[in-house]
Amino acid sequence: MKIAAADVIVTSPDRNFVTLKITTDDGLTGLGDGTLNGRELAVASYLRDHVVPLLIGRDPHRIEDTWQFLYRSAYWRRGPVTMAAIAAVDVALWDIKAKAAGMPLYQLLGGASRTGIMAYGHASGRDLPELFDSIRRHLDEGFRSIRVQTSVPGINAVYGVAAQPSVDGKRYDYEPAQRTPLPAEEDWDTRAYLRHLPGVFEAVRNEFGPELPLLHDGHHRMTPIQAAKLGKALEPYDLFWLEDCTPAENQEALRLVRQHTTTPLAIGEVFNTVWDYQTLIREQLIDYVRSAVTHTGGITAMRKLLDFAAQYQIKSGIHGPTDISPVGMAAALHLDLAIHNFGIQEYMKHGPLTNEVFRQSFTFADGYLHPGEQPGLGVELDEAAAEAFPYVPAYLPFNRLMDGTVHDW
Ligand code: EZ4
Ligand code: CO
Repeated sequence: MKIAAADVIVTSPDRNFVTLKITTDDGLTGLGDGTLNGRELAVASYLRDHVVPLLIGRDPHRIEDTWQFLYRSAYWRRGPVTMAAIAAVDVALWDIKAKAAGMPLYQLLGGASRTGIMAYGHASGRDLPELFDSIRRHLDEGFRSIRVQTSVPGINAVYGVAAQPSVDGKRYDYEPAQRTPLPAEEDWDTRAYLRHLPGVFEAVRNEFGPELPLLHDGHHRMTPIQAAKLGKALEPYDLFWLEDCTPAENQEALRLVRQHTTTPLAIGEVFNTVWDYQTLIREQLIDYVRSAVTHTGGITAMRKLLDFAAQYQIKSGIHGPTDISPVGMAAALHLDLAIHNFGIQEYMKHGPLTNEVFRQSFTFADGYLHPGEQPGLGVELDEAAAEAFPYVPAYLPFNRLMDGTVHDW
């Protein structure tokens, strides 16, 4: 079998997505997700201009060889654009291999290690009544684990709060990239946040009881000592995890956080290789690996990363926001089902237009996702529908401290 064609499809139903479709001379097709929120066209160009010409004529079954070839022959290693492009190729080849085998992808990864994939949803509110309503709505929709994000008095716009006003007046729900010509500017005050958050979790525990798994995302905004303080303050509320408490590229920072708190720590949605985790995993400084299959070189690289983490009792918490396409979500679900050290899967539902463009076969019921039994990934791209939604520029916001200093968003 040979690769006969590889097409890069950029479409923007509810938001922008970059999809690679590989076609073999046998007529099999495979899909891979290369969506990088706010920088989509860089990956599309990397694929179209530099990778697609290298794929034509290759044996699609040689996935490991193709991965190593793309990683090493580029000379310039790592980085989100490169690793998203490699991920798109890798996942498309796994889709083809599984279709050729007539099996759902998880079977080729060793078969199911569990019956379902526990997913968490994103609840948020500007105040406690709105937050409680949002949690109740998520419970009604079937979620059994809930991420809690809330506004902070004195701050106008905080990451992860669906109902807060956007620059263009539209409600973006949990989708932070806004279709504006410039990135939206938000404000931030870490001390105000640290004062406010423990009371919110106390109120949520009082309302919903001790059993419900609760998560929170700090979105890279704290220093190590601030993160340590927050982790300690949240201990009475028994979080499932505290995510991205510091800008995690400084792995050593987590030593300090870890010394001070038993709140479980999750990190890595902006990471793109195993090297970003080397110290974190070897020194057991985290509890969950947050990488996306789409941003970390695909199934091939994520499997190795999660196997490395498993030796240290560190579990998966694969990134699954709406900026991961249904193709990237499906890849995550097959891996989640197969690995032993599964922890939890993030699940933000895509919009209705996205679901028209990407036909999916995964299911969600009573807290659990399942990738389904279709051969391959189980996702089909309706190219005519995709064409109706051309690329729309969109940017993630950024933020400034009260004195105007640019801060981590
Ligand atoms: O802000 O994917 O845990 N989830 C997150 C996401 C990220 C977006 C950025 O593109 O932090 O909502
Ligand atoms: Co996050």
